[in-house]
Amino acid sequence: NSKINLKDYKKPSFDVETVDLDIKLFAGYALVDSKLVMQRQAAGDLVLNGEDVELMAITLDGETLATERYKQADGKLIISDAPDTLTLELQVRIHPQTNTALEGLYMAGSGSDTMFVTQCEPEGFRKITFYPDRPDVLAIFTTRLEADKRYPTLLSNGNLVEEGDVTDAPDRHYAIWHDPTNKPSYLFACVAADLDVLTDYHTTSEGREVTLEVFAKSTDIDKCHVGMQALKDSMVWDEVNYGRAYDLDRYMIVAVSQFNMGAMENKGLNIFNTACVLSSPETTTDARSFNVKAVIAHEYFHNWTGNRITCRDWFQLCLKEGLTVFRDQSFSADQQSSAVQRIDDVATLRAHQFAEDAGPLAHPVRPESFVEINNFYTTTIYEKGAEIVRMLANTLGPDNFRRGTDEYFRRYDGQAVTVEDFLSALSITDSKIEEFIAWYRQPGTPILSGHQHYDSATQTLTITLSQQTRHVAGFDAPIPLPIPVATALFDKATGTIIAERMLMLDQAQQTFSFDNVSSEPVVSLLRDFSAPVQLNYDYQDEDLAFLLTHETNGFNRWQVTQMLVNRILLQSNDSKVYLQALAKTLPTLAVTDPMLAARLLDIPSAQELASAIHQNYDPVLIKQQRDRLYSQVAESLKDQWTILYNQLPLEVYSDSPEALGKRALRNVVLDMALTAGISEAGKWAQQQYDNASCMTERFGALKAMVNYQVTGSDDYLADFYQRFQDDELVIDLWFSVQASAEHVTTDDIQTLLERDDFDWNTPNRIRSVISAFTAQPTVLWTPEGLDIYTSVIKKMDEANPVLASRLLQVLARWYTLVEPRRHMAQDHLNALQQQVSSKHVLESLASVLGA
Ligand code: HT7
Ligand code: ZN
Repeated sequence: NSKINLKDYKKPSFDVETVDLDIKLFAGYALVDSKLVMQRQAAGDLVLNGEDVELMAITLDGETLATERYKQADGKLIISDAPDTLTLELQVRIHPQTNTALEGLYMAGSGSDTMFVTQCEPEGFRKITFYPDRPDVLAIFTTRLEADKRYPTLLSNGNLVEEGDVTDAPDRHYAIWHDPTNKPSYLFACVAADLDVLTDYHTTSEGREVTLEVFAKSTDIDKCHVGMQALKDSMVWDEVNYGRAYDLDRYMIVAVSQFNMGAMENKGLNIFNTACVLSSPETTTDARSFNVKAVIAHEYFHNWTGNRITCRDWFQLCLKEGLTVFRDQSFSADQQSSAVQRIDDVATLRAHQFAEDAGPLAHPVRPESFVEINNFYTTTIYEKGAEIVRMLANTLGPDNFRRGTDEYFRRYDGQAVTVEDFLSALSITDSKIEEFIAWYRQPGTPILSGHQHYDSATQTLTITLSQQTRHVAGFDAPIPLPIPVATALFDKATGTIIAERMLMLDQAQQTFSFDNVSSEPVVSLLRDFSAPVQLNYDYQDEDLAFLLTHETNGFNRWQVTQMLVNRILLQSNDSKVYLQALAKTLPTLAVTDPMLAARLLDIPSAQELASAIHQNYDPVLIKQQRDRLYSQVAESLKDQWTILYNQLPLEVYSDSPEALGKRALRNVVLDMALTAGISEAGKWAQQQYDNASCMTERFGALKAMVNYQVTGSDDYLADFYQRFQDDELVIDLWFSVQASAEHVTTDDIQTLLERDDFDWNTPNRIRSVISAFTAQPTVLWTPEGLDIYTSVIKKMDEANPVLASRLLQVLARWYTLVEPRRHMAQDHLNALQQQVSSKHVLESLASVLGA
């Protein structure tokens, strides 16, 4: 399990010009023939990667290669005396039917309902055949796929060249696909399945007619319209906002229910987890449907940021992921209220990325070493990576950012590049942009502290800001980063903005002055969350309450409510100011912007609160404090809930932003009403369930009934199961609502895991119980809770190590627990270390236990 280091990067010795693949799927195994035309570009051996592949034949320039001319060891096939240009032909045998890791070529489904599908990023192609499986080797692929006719759909990247029956095998057929774009092996894909297709078209800004196809099971095809529309919207959005048009004649999406992550951007042939592509009002909540659109956009945007311009090596993963997340967030902000989009993005960052950066798994956005790259598909690389791009975009301003991205596409199209290349293109209008490289290199969340001083004699306000980042073990001592701090001054008397400025803090401490300020203003800092930092400003609660009323942007209003809530929960501040401010704001906002009103009632989850506590974290105490504040809000606004619930009657389904907002607020109000003990609230929940026009209403009611153990909730759970028993994704919701319930016990979790319909081969189902269960830290961090959780990791360690390692990473902050829980958790992790063998889990465990 050796470490790979960024500093050891070497260009590959050989380029691959063309690859001809012939993949024949049989019952029990597959044969893969490949022909690689290669050219030397640097000194050194010819190195091919291969894992779980059995070499059947190998020829070099038409001659069988003698066994002494190559060696096979440690997942590599090495030919030492290769000529400068050569043609290598290989045949290997693989076993997709027993591939439970869901990497490479695997069979998904069971019984008569199976399909073959690939997942090659980051290093899955080497499980299909021997190949220089690294992102800086770009080649032109032609793929022939052959299978039994029970799999009528045969797909691969690019354009369909030919299809037909196999001579002398009446039950078999084939298709040949050619991809004209140079691509790395991680973007290869093929599918053999029995699927229906939804077809549509898009004419690009360059006049190309593109056929758009979404493939899904026949019973799911009516749930593909939302995704299709999102694809069309994304295509237009990228043309308008980045000048990027699609470059092939076909764009295909395939839905598969067994998938490790959300989706994969294979060139021209995206493969999607069903949870991230299927959507219908009856079966999909608004939040999930919104996620479907965002993931469709994300994968589409990769066509330029990732596929046309790819990463030189996996250390540069944030180059494609951070930039593409920023692009999908910007797209989503244009589809709904940009304030609510920013709230969602920042809430995710704070709950997950800040916790990662504060714990033993902290790493730079561009890491410098890894054992297993699969362990680095993290929220730091994705979400913090996106925040860095956002800072770059805001610092440059829209016009110069567009000039910079145009330059990036112009310079590097068709290449595999680095973060430095990206910054160099963006800096054509401002060389200081390159200083942001420090953000990519340095782990840890900076703490931004500050205070203000007002001098009435000179009418000057000075704001002193300072930054501090913890020194993460194993990395250089932190240096000051360029931190853009969006700032506005509010006049206390009128509540209006008197000055607005982006302060650029690029030293450890700096003072910024504002002249001609006639009275001491209220300062609003870090507006729109202009940098991924923890803000620690010398505010009075009254200042925050003032900003809650007067801030002009919805995100900033939410941000101040979160500061108030955190002060109450983590610093024991009085809740009075917060409750008064909510009472003042809510009634009007509920009418003018119900979605924002719903979000202003956010109280951080137990997990999010835990991430802000660095020692002696007591899950029971935190839960009590959170529940107490929740009850105080519910009680203090008790009169409001009945008024609001009646103001928000169930309506005919609509997907307008207004309807979405009302549904979100109605569910929050229902929850508050139940907490406040309003006697009719149980009835409201039952009626909402019975008369629901869509899943947001039905599931919101069910969740409330389950959490508050409303009379009859078991009957409603049974009804829900029965109504949706044929829909795996809805049944996932059914599992998760129980596994995350307020009163869940470890026995309940065990019962769910032992059900016949709990499928250990489907990551979505495992997550629907195991990940949902982490919502209840008081149960998770017990001996019985950890027995269950670590036993699932152990079980998955061999079958699906990518999933096992991701589940493990959730336990990373065990060391913050109060005793005796801390020791108990440590014992569980130590015991787990003796029972696992995948390098994925072992690398994560070593970091987690090193804390
Ligand atoms: N680029 C993809 C990352 C990925 C992945 C996707 C599905 C299954 C396994 C995977 N490993 C890595 C997804 C994305 O960011 O778009
Ligand atoms: Zn991505």
